Amino acid sequence: MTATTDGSTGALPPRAPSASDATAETTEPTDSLRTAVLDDTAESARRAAARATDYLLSLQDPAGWWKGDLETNVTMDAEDLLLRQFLGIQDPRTTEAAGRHIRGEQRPDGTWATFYGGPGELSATVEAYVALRLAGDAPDAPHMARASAWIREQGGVAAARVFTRIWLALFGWWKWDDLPELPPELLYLPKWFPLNIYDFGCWARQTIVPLTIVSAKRPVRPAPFALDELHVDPRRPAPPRPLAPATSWDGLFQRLDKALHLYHKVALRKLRGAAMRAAARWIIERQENDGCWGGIQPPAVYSVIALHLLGYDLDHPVLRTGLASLDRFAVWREDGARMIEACQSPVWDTCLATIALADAGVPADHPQLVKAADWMLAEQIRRPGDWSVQRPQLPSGGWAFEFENDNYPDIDDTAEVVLALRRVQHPDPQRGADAVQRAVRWNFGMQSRNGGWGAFDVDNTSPFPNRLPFCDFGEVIDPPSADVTAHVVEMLADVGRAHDPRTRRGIAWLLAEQEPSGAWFGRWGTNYLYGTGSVLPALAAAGIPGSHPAVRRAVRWLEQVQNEDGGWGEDQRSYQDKERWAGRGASTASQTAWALMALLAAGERESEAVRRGVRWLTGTQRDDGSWDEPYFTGTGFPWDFSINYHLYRQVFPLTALGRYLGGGPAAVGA
Ligand code: R01
Repeated sequence: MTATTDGSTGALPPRAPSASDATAETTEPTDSLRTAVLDDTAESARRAAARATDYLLSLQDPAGWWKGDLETNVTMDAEDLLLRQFLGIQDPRTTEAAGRHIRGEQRPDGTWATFYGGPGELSATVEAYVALRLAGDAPDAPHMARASAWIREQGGVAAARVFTRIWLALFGWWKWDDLPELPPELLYLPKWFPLNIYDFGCWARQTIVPLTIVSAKRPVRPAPFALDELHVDPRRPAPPRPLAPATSWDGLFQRLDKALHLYHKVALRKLRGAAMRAAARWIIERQENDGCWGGIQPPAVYSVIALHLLGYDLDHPVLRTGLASLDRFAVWREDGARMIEACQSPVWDTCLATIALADAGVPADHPQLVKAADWMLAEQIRRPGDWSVQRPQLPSGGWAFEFENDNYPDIDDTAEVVLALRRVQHPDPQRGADAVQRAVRWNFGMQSRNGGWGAFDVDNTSPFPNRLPFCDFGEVIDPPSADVTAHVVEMLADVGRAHDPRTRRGIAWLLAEQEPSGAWFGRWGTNYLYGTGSVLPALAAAGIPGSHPAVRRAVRWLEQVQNEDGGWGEDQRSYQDKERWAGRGASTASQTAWALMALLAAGERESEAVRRGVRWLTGTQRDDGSWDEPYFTGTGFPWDFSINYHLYRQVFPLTALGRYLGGGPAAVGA
């Protein structure tokens, strides 16, 4: 690799001849001033990209992967402590470190938010408060009293989400009878029957199956203290909820829940026992090689509790490895605080880092890219999974997001890994080509009926799961989204399948999904900037010209929402109040990059909007080549569960700068 002027080793494409080289002598002064400004921008972009390249290369694990922290909110840490309390495996060092992290996240008004700069959130505040009591904080300490007063103002525990009240019920702080029923007999519903477990998105399915066991067993372990201070009226913790009319959907499901409460009392013991054993089998079959379930913390926690309730000892191999896998979600900080990740993102981070480095002009045969490709190739999943329920004949070939999650490859990771592999020149090209061919076949096979793609499953669009009183938190189905569909279309175009009728149906679905504003909704990233930043590069890859009216509308929207400072930002509030917040918020590195990726794909390289955006990125970069990004720009569930992917601030700006400098997908390739 050649060294650049600032001593870095980031290889970048040769500087493209600019208009000023030929015409500076003869054009109007204003034009030459303009080209000089552009040259200056390109020069700072080159320096910034070189530094960002070096920094990103330095973060790769020797095994070939990248992984940034996946930051969510304190419910993860609180539930980890509650689990330890429930199982009787507390240890003082962990409690102390988790308490330190939770305390550090409290806002001055005594509440906890679920994303940086967000408003206090009741369920997170209740869980964090209880966790701090477990860590020994006294209820009358000022920070605790502020929290409990706020909780009571908001309606107390009774107004918190179902998951929070389940955690409290485990210790008798809430009555099981005052929770929605989740009967294990659910497992017996056939896959064509409404509300069968395959109607739920896989993350909800994996959470619900263990909770059916917990809900049937209704365990109560002795509480180490009372929690009266979290109820508006401790004598009446669960005020009756008004019934909706029987003719409405909500009313119907409320009555179904009442019927299930009656059924809980009379359930046939034999049927119940058999259903719980079937649920346990379902869970154990899905334990991953690393002991975890689905690579995500909530299903793992509930699976451990459920199996423990069925009599599995903590030193049974299933539980021993399950508990060990939970420990691996812990990130220990230098100040002694311990943060729990909801999930780990090595595959996602590695493919995005590979693409970014290739965009920045790192040679396709660079040893670190080859190492990354080797690692990704070894991660391809070659066995059936839950997705096979809908597609029993389809051969496997996807990638999951995490280190070990073979039962749940996702369409998004598969598309991006293919895009990454195609940017690397691997010494064994046949190996890469075979992997790509399997992945393309799998993604084609996972297309939903309407032409779009969901994240994990086909046609996961049932309207019923969201109606269950149990499901009052987050997304519980996995319908096609614009961001995943765009990534698949971009990938299919890249492998030469832009004209396949299935790809065309995907494009038609995308065009129909565009909002009147000109933007696309972002399901797995925040929000319209992510959707639009995913769709325009896909349309460009599929040969849709920048002059297409849909592309023009999107460009106009991006220009309208650009901040004064030249960057782009979009607050999580855009999921609640799109009139006010769509495309609006403090500028962030990743969101500025998404807007730039969209504009560059639309052919706007020479525009003032792009120049100002690039300037924002180069002007906010730190000396070490990184960017700061306290804001959460990732989405687990719109509004309810936001994610700060700690590598987004690095990979997306590098991609945007690289593409600005001309190192886009067309410039390098295998
Ligand atoms: C959760 C929960 O913690 C959680 C954690 C991670 C995800 C879903 C999809 C992908 C893959 C990655 C992570 N891509 C489509 C994303 C690309 C950017 C989802 C949920 C919280 C509450 C419950 C996740 Br209930 C269940 C799980």
